[in-house]
Amino acid sequence: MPAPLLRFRHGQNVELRVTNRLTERTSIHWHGLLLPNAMDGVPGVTFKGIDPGETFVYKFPLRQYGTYWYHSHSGMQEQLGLYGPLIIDPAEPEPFAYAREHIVVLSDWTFSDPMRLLAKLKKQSDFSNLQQRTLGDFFDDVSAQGLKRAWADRREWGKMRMDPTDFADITGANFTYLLNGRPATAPWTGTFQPGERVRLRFINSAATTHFDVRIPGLKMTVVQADGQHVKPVEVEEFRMGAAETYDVIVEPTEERAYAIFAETTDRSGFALGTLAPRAGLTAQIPARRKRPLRTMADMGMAATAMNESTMPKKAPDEGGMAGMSASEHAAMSGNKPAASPPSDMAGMAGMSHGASTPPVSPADHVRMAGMPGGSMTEMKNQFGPGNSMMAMSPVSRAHEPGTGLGDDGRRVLVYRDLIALDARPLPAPEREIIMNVTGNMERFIWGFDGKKFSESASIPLRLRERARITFINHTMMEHPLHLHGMFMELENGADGLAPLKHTVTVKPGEKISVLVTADAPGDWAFHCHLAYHMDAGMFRVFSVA
Ligand SMILES: [Cu+2]
Repeated sequence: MPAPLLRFRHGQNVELRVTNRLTERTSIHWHGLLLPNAMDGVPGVTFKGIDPGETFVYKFPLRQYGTYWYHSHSGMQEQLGLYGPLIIDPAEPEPFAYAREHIVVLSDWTFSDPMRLLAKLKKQSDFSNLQQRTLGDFFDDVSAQGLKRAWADRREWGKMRMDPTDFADITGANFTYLLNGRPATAPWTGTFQPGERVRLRFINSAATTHFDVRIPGLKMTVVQADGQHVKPVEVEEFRMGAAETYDVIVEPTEERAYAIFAETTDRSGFALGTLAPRAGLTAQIPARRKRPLRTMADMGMAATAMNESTMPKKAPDEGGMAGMSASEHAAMSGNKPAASPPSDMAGMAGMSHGASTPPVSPADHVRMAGMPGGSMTEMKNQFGPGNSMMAMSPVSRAHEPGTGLGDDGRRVLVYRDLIALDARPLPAPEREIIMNVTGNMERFIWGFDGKKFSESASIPLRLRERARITFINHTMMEHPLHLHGMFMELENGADGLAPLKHTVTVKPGEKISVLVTADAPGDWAFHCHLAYHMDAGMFRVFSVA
């Protein structure tokens, strides 16, 4: 891993003969490529898959250039290592110069059977989260915020059956993070001559991990996103959703080793590489940052909804603590991570806290399906048991770097920074489609509009029609939504210079839209690129005819 580099030139016609030497059916999907539908490689959507011993011939013209990748679209084969980089060189020079380049493939590896991991997620969605807040954290919060606030906060999280440390379904407890197939204990090295401009083609081939990437000591100039030119933007760090690609240019001037540090968004681990004048040098590994916590904005709470003045002033009295039994006190002083779900906070929520009226806090604006109580602002869950939470006032978060990022003074890339280099006429959309990104975390059901793929029908688009697709993420996780066959123009405020993306990472509680020109006939897959979410149902088909 990764699989061999495939490298072509823009304008070529390629023929790829894929022979299946496995004992199970397989497929190869060319991620981000515009190609005839029958060549897209999605079993059950564009072809039946490739049987053991069979050779499937992919044939298509290369209508674009840039950094892409390819991977199996069958079962969990991608998680098992069936992915590789695919680079298409331009026929004409690009609008930036560099002396050398390196391809940097990030991924996550597990020594467990991924299907067993998925089964475990369905049984206990937080099994891999060993970072749950402990009762010791609670007492830290008490000293920082006072008892009332700390108590109310925990109570709200508990009611949601959510944990503010939920950033990844599977964490460093079960994963080894790889950079070009190598673990951090034996990192890959890319070389440079001091003073050279070096292009790094980052590909996030992880099955279910988002990375925060930086190279301490170097600024990175982002020149392409998802293989498409963007106005160069200088950053110190960027977040990569699963399946996204970013091309950056760096200019190391010192005769020393630099660390390519790709920290997972939950901070449970990292992938590591080295940039050095020669092989054998070791870079200093940066300290890992504090585990972040989910915020009110992640619940789809816009600033207005959080206005303190709209909230009753009443808070629970402190009898809650005083009223605890001796065994509860003993449990709290144990200061151990919760051993089983629901999290320690859910446990706290269940404790008696006297006869006071339940407090109304911002979290009450987010209605939990099947939970009693609520407030005047309560919203009904419109999506049934496949969804457990409603974002009440979702807004675009294109100007935000992402939860847990951007608060340490570093300049972090945000989606708003992505401005296409070439203006395109942008006819108004003829059709509006709303896709509610939904989930039931506890049952590990993921889908759109509360429905899994198996419960859904395909979404029709007329050939050449312009559609706006608005994503409303009611869940508290990032979902890298990937459309096959056509680029999405991300409506990030760049007007006629909307960047083209094959994968748009939608933040928790966010509402953001894309425009699509349905210029490719056929049935096209659209799904969350987190393999476990896709498998659990976050998948649809767009039928262009
Ligand atoms: Cu997802």
